[in-house]
Amino acid sequence: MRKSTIRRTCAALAAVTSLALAATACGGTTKEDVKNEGGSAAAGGKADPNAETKKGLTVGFLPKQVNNPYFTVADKGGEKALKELGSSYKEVGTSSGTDTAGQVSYVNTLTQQQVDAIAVSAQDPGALCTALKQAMKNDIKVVTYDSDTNPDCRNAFISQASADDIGRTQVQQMAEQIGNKGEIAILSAAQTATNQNAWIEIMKDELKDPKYKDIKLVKVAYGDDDAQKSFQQTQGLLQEHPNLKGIISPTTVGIKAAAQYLSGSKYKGKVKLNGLGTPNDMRKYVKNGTVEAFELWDPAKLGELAARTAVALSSGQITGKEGETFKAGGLGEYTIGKDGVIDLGKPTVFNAGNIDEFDF
Ligand code: RAM
Repeated sequence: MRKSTIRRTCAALAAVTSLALAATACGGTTKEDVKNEGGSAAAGGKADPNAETKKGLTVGFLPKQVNNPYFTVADKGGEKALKELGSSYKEVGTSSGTDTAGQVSYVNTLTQQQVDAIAVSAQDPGALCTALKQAMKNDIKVVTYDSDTNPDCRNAFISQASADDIGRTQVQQMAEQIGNKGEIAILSAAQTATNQNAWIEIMKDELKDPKYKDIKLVKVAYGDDDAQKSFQQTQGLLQEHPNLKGIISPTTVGIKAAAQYLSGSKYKGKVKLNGLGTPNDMRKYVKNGTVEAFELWDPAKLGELAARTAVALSSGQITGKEGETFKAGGLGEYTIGKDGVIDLGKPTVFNAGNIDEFDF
């Protein structure tokens, strides 16, 4: 059933007026989202796994950064899935990976436009919360993908792979490449990015293992998912730490910029670089000996799963509670985990042996 006009009016009112005023004016017509034991803002009511998949829905994608090739691929995956499901796709977003205020205003715009669901990759865990909660109060389902908010600010989070898998494998690969010894640094995205920060915490934890006692993490630098800044930060790391043996860059923009810098410098092949990149960005650096191995998941599948989850939520097949299951088309069946997290799968490691099999 479509949302009532009055609820739609309230959504628009909430988006353009102070929240307090909107809450008073719309108090009787909005539905409070219920916080489940798992921690996510699971939508009220009971899931009906056999409910019909609704058509004609609109899902608004709000990536961390538009014109970042990673999100172009991810969102295209979402668009394709929505088309297959008979629903519509739209994309809004900022071109800077650190424009949190811009993301907030896009959430408000999508609420005003009365979309059925929002799929958002958050630049910051808390900054979008007020706006997203307002959207949920107006029956808009909220799915985060790639980079999460606090769990109570969305119905479900589509995680590219478990943070544990992503963080630990990057340290393990780097340790192997530098012979388990020497100084390393991390080149991250924005300082507030939920996903990179979660992975970095796990990397630090992995490094506590005594087998890495000769490896020292000397710095975490931030390139803000800006190519130029990431390039300069790489240069700065090597100037400040002349004994640096390796850089882990868990961002597609960062690893590409670092590879570009290293491949044109005397450090090529000597200072190791791994992290998360797209095969198309990294192919030439693997072939020219700058990079041995890096990893990623298929961003198109991440976008597809975000879209399919949004539609399953809007159709009432799931509410975001731990243990609920749903069918995600060709991707198979997924079960919602703790805190409303849905893991896409395991990351893939790319190297000279397999990189030509991938095109994204
Ligand atoms: C960048 C973004 C994104 C991250 C990938 C690996 O494109 O920071 O959030 O998941 O890298």
